[in-house]
Amino acid sequence: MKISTLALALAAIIFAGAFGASQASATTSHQTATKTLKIVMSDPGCHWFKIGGKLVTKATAKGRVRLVDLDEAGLKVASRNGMRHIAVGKSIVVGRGKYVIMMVGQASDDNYLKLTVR
Ligand SMILES: [Cu+2]
Repeated sequence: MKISTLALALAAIIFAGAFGASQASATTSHQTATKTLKIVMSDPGCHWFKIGGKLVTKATAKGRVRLVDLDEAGLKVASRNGMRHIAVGKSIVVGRGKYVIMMVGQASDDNYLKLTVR
């Protein structure tokens, strides 16, 4: 159950990535401020994006995004370029792409957060 959900999530990014590749190369570099996106702990679901005081599982942003791990464990950020980790209280900056964020050792029914950076 856990593995199949993850495989599905990864397949979704890989597909979306192949889809978006031509768009990415056509866009000229444009300076956009880095936005901060907080990932917080809240049950049920375990972790959520907190945007404007609301808890959501999907987010879209332009430019670059700083992901801050305010969860209770490390986070895994999967994209077609591979997997990155964020330790608790730390952050990473991601660029254009599609990402699925999950917590290290999370339960199968916990949230898979989806982030699209354009
Ligand atoms: Cu969590």
